Amino acid sequence: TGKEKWPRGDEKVWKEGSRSVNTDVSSVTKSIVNHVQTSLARQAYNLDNLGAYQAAALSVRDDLILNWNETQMHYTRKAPKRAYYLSLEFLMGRTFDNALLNLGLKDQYREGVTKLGFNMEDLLEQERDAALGNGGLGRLAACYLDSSASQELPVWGYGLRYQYGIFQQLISPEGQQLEQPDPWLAGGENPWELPRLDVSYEVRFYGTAERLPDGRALWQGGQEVLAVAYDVMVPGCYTKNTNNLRLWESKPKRGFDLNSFNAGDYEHAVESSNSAAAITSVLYPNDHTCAQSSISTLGKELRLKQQYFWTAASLADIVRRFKNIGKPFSEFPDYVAIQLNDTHPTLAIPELMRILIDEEEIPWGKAWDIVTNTVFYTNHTVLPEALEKWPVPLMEHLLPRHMQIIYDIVSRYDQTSAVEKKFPGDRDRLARMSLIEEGFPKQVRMAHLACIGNRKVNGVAELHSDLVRTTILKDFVEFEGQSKFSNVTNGITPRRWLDQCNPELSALISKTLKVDKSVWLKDLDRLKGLLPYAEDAEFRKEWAAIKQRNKERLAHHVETTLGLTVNTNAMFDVQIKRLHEYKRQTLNILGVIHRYLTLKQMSAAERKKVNPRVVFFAGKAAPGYYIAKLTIRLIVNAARIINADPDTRNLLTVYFLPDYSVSLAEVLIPSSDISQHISTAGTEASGTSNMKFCLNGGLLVGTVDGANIEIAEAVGENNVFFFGHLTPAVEDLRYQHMYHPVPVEEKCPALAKVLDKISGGMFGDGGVYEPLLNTIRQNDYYLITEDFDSYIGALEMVDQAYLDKEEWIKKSIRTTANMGKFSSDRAILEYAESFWSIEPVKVT
Ligand code: F58
Repeated sequence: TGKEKWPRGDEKVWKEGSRSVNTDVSSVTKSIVNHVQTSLARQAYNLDNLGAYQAAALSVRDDLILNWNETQMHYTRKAPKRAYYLSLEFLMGRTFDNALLNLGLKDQYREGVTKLGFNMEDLLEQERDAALGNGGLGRLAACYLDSSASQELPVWGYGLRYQYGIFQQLISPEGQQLEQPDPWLAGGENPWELPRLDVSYEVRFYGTAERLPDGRALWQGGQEVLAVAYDVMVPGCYTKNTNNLRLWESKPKRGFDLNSFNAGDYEHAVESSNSAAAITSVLYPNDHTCAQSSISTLGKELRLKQQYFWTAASLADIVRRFKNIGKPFSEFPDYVAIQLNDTHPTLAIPELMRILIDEEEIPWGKAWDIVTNTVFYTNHTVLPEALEKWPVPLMEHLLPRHMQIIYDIVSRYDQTSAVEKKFPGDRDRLARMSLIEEGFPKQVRMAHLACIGNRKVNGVAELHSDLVRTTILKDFVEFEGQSKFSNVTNGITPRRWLDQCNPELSALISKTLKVDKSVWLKDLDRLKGLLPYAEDAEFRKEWAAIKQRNKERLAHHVETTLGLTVNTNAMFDVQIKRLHEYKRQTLNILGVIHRYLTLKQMSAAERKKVNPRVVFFAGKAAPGYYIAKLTIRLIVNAARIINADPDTRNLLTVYFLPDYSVSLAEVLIPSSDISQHISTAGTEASGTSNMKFCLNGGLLVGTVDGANIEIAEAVGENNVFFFGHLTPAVEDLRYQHMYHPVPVEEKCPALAKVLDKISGGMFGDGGVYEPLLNTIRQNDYYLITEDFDSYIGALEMVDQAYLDKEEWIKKSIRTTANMGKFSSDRAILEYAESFWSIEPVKVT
């Protein structure tokens, strides 16, 4: 309220001593020089780019801390309802540039840095990505944090502070993916986080849980470790509001075992402390591939430990903050909303039950009411192999009390009587819906637990939410009713994915709309104002020139990092995402080879009419995913042959850019003419890079899947290139492939020819690729043979359309202009209003 009594000392002295955010060039340079001299203990004589980056980052950090502190204080005073976003992954990328733009200080820092004799672009390149995520799910969490802060919503993220992020990808000369650790913190202090050694909680594993007569239980013994908080500041765009992402690090509760140490058994002495530290040591790199089977038993146990460690620490923190408000627990759902980002934090449900029952002595029924009014669950996949299940014996061993609670939920949720009553005699339905899957061993189905223990379930695009309702959670919809199940289509932050990665386009938009970017970046529907300018030849020229310069920027990047020359007069065709059979990078490379074979057969005169094309791939494969790694190998080796062919190399070149990251995406996305989002219909929940490309005026080539559908609705079907079978056909086609297979030669001769060339050794030892090619020749689960011809057809349409350059630029402008819906601001406001019931709390 600002009316409180000054807490200590002389208020005037405090006020004189306090500083404010650096807003002009001279205070920026002063602050940087100060950090060079004191924080880094260096001088102008021995300062390199890295040192200059560190000093500038520390200076921005000071600014962020001021805003962050004020925001947190303001939230504490006002005690509004807050939302907590629990995500095992936050794929933040770099912070420096983003923070400067959100603070509105980029120009001041650029000028200051120049005055000190450095180049801003060089400094920006010094920062290492924070890559604490695999792909879409982790990047979505990062976009949502940006939007929450920008929309002044009291939202905190909770995650893990992995020592090692997603592995670094190297490509061997033979085209094999090699993995290397990503020790992203090794360079010294991370300026973007605040270690909070004072904020820590004890987390227990193993031990015994003894039920007490009063309904509580006593969980004791086992291993105890400490969770220590690290706070990452999340600045909003053009607002003081700076939210918090709290990441937990595991530490041993006691240094090491002194008894063993004194007895000379050093190994045993440090064993338990190592095992505690191991919990947050590394991000699991498996993306969709077998939530279960691809990891060893020990690996599984560690993953479950990660999940519990993180949910337990986060809930302890949330409950402590709630208790400080001094309200009864019956009001918990009025002050707290907890969003589960996929099933990874589902243990939050039994853990909150445990806290309420065992620690707060709340009766079972009341506790369940509180939990189911507080928790929300977002599903990100319907792929059966990606649905999490945990073996009951492992759960009983690691989390005995939680397993008891899960069994209690099973009996209280009353499947056998309530479901029986509604669907008498339907035993199959009971088995399908059970939280426990029968088998050896029995397993806990986390999606079922997440689904019944919460207030709202949502998918991430219209089609996907329909599939959730009609496939994996169908029985629950029939049992609980439709209203609990809804959709929030994903979004992306236009700050990073337009203003930051494409500054020239951002400036052109502001100039054309005659609106400051601080306005349209937070109200993205304003892009519609660009529509009339599609008819303005001068504007089109500027638009196209920016695309061209972005292509040159990418070419420069490829030249300096890989030593390769890229033809910037060609159409840029990009597919960048995790390698997975369902995403069908294989379809893309087979299409490329088809194009190559076609070019080879043409006469010189015919070739003259062909528009040159450069195809870019980037993405990581899960280390144990053999077929995905073979796809990379095929891409790399096909690129080697195709790029070296003097007949065609002016018309077609292919690049696999190693070590895909958020920072690489920021260079690739603004340069694309087309991008490919070509998953088998019904498999890609939403996709978010499709939105990023379209926002930057790249046209979409895609299947009728995920958010592609809504993008096409928004930008107009004539501005996208769709192909392939639709979702309802997929199941039947798979059935036919299984029981009435037709050889590829008959079904799709053009594809058969491509496969034969590969087998025949056109791109090196053909035998190597047989396992990959056989996935197509045999089951063809992802329906490449079914979609190949229409895919090639779509690419021909692209070639046709590209011939008319002016019309193409119009399509590009219209695409950007119609992308307002896909701002993550819209998405986060939907969560805030329809799910969490939270409101903006502006820091003034
Ligand atoms: C992705 N999921 C979806 N999971 O595949 C994509 O369609 C969607 O746009 C995106 O979520 C955001 O909703 C995804 O990225 C993972 O990476 C998991 C990581 C942990 C293991 C299981 C996969």
